[in-house]
Amino acid sequence: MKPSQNEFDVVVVGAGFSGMYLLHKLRQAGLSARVLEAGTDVGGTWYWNRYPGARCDVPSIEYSFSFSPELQQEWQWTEVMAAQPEILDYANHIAQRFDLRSDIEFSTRVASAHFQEDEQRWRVTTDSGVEYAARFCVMATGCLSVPNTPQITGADNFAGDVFHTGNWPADGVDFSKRRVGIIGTGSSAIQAIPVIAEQVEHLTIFQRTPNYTMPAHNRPLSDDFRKQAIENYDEIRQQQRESQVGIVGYGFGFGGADNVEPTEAILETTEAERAALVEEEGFVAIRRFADVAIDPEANELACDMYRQQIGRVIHNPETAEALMPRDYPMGCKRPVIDTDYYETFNRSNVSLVDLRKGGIETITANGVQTAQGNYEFDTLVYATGFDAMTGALQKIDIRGRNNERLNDHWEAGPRTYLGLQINGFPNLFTVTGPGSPSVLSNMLVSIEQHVDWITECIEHMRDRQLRLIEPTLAAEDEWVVHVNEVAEGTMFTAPSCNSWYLGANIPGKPRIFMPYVGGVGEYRKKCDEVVANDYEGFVLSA
Ligand code: FAD
Ligand code: N01
Repeated sequence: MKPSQNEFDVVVVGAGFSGMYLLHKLRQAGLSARVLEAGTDVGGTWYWNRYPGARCDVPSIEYSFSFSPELQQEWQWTEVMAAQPEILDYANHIAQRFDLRSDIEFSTRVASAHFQEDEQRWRVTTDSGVEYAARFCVMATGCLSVPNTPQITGADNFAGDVFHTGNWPADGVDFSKRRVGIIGTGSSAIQAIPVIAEQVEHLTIFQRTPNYTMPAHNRPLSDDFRKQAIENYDEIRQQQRESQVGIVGYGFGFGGADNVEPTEAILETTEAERAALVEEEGFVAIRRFADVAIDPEANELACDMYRQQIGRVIHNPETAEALMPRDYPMGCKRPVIDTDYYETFNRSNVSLVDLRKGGIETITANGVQTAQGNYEFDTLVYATGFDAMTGALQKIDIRGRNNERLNDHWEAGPRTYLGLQINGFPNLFTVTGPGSPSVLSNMLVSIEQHVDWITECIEHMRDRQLRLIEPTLAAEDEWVVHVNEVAEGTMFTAPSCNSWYLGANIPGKPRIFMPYVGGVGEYRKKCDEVVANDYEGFVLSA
């Protein structure tokens, strides 16, 4: 390709929070960059997931950027955990404040990224055939950005409207007078169900696996609280960066075990004591016990307390039984918090289909046929999640040295060094890639750390006139082993656990625990050490 207006120092794919901050940082470093984004505007997750009830479950004070003191001081969150429209407003505000849109190509989906060995640069091609060339290519494509629509027989025959929570219409959906069927009871469904139930004539919920969810206790933020938080930001940020999951819990704390550090041992309690705790505090009583996260026997006692509370909240015993998770430990899947989820099942316009008693056989023109019978509705909502962590990367035809395909390199599951780079794919970076804390953390903390690391690495190379960076195969191998070792023995990898962290939600996907469970603070230290040791594990060449 001849030098053209489509040549940059860096091409970034994705304009969610990762791509937005990366563009800002690269510009600050004096590098030329172009961001390519499939959507029509910024925001990523918060642009696509506009389903009713969508919100974050990290305190908004903490689910925000720290890189600009001015931004941090001026932005006023209204609730402990912000709803999707407010987070999208925040993304729009950032785009405007830092004039980001002028370097973002919207409605532009990247189809391929090939490393040109002779030119030592990446050629990135969009699905409409436009080419971009850059020394560096950064995939800021998101961990939860490829919605999963299961292949169910007859799906095309459905005559009514079909929606997916992960690709919700920007204008919303008028649910009044509709009879709606929703498939799935993960985080998205648990947020959407209570809100949709209030709007529809009837809601039928198809549940394959009941979930564990805790009350969110969300509430508006007072002016005093906001002021105090903004004044304490330096300390909050420092604590976030050093913590396990990037969350201090600023603004949480609602009474009962919600305020208690988990220090007690459930194995030391009697049945009567546990029953009394459930009676007093409900679901959150479980939070006081530290052994639940590490000991399977303790975990099962907590699950039992959990089921007792479901029995107390749900009026219909058959519905209560259907909602009780039984076959996998608490803490194996992404934690979920909710507002009035269980209470919704007491409404007269809501019914639950427990697919454990007979699964979906076909989708018909006007509903779903299961082994238990037919259920009719006129609107179908898939709340069936994502091809997580690797989905967006593997949809792009990425090729490295010797024309090697990323999909071949990752045939047995994702392999990276630090979740940042891949052997054989020089100058390609992933933001919050597999092998980093990523989805196990407050993502904004992890995004900032990765973007800072990547930008500083590119500056380091520029200043020393180095052209290529790539991890050694040995460093990648060792990191993959380490990522697996630290996950072993946790609830995340329990044999009965079928989570998207393990790829278990996508038929045929290799079963590998993808994120790094070692913690945000430890991981940051490791990344800093690598740099201090002259990019240990990487080869940098002129
Ligand atoms: P994304 O926001 O996913 O952005 C990636 C962008 O890349 C997308 O806009 C996509 O269109 C674009 N893209 C992908 N492939 C291509 C391609 N081939 N060509 C062009 N563009 C492409 N995290 C938390 O820490 N706390 C929360 O409370 C929380 N809540 C969440 C709620 C929901 C409903 C979901 C789905 C996720 C949530 N997350 C949460 C995770 C969330 O994804 C991250 O917090 C964060 O927004 C990710 O930002 P990102 O820029 O890395 O990725
Ligand atoms: O997706 P999920 P999600 N037939 O994969 C079911 C983030 N997020 O969109 O468990 C029937 O969790 C599937 O059933 P099963 C967060 O990281 C955060 O809800 O596989 N059912 C499951 O019930 C989260 O973890 C927030 O048996 C089928 C559901 O669909 C991630 O995004 C809010 C099926 C999918 O649940 C994904 O959440 C929302 C089939 N063929 C999202 N296929 C916050 O609050 C799938 N299912 C921060």
